[in-house]
Amino acid sequence: PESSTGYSYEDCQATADWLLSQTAVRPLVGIVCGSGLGGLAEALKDQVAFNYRDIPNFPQSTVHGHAGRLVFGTLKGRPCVCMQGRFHLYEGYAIQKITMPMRIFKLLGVETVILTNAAGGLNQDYKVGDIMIIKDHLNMPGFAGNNPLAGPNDERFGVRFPCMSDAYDRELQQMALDVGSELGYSNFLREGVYCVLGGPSFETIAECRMLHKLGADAVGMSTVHEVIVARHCGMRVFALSLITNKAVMNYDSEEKANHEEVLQTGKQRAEQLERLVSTIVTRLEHN
Ligand code: 6GU
Repeated sequence: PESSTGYSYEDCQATADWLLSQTAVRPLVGIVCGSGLGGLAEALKDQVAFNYRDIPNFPQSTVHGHAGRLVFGTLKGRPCVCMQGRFHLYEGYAIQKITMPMRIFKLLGVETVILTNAAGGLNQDYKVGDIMIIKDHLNMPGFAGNNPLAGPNDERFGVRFPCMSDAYDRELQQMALDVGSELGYSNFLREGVYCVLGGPSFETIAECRMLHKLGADAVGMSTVHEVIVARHCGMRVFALSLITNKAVMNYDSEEKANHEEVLQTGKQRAEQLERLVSTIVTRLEHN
């Protein structure tokens, strides 16, 4: 049957097999680096890296600040694969293209996916530079019918109607809190709800106020689609938002969201975010 990916299971298998033939690394952890957070990929040892354009069937990245490489390597001895640069709805991709790499992760043998993103803070207690452990999400494009699992379902990936109430692994959230505390990060580590929008325009003031009332702590343009597809095919998920700016909530505010601020904050907090993720990776247990 035609797969819901726009890529058939066989297409994904061919891509995964090609990658496995090019590297000896057998990753159990898959990492997705958000805007300005690609440094995590640089930290991998014994790297084997592929430009997206050189990988059969792989989508291409277009955004400034996203390198567009799939990097295999080890993080303190643990085999990992890392997406340096991801795909977004606002680039004009079909939603199935954005999430296709999650199925490649699965077919490579990945058991745990860790995703990072840059996000705007809606929660008034949040400060720029805070790191938010994502405990749940609001999938706004999904409300409008734009879900990466829409279309025919291939049971080899997962069930037709996957559960999402357990999308974000609770053990990993607790581990992140513990690791954060050990590293001395507790005063800027948060737990909250991430809301995804299509972008590329940032939110209006009225939209920010609405999202906050609906229970969102942070807003961004990524991650949720990948989480849905990763959970569909049975991988464990952990996700972090770096709060790069405060969403504008008041008409007397002079602030304006802009991409440069997002990248700048990413640079300042990137090292700590990378240390948090790499420490979590070394504590993961796999079958
Ligand atoms: Cl304020 N909004 C959205 N949608 N994405 C962001 C952001 C804001 N800040 C970083 N990414």
